[in-house]
Amino acid sequence: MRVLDTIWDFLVGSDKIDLSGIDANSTISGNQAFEFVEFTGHGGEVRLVEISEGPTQGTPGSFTTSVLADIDGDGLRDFTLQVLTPFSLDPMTVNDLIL
Ligand SMILES: [Ca+2]
Ligand SMILES: [Ca+2]
Repeated sequence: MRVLDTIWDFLVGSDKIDLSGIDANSTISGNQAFEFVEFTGHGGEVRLVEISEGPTQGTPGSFTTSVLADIDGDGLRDFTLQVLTPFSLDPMTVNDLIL
């Protein structure tokens, strides 16, 4: 069984996921930063996919978001981080990432 790396109690707008230490693009030497875009077949791309929404608007929900990154530019994810935000009113955005 495949088990995803999971953050269980991320607080949107307060916590940050720091990706800046990861070399985002394996096709270029040196350490590149991620770009927040849909996958276009270039390395160094990260995107968010919301898997489930909170139960009702205006109450803390149980958003589940996947952070997907393509490092080698084949258009397929090379790592996935699953993020649960049980105490947050809003889903994650790019502002919750340090690229
Ligand atoms: Ca690189
Ligand atoms: Ca890839």
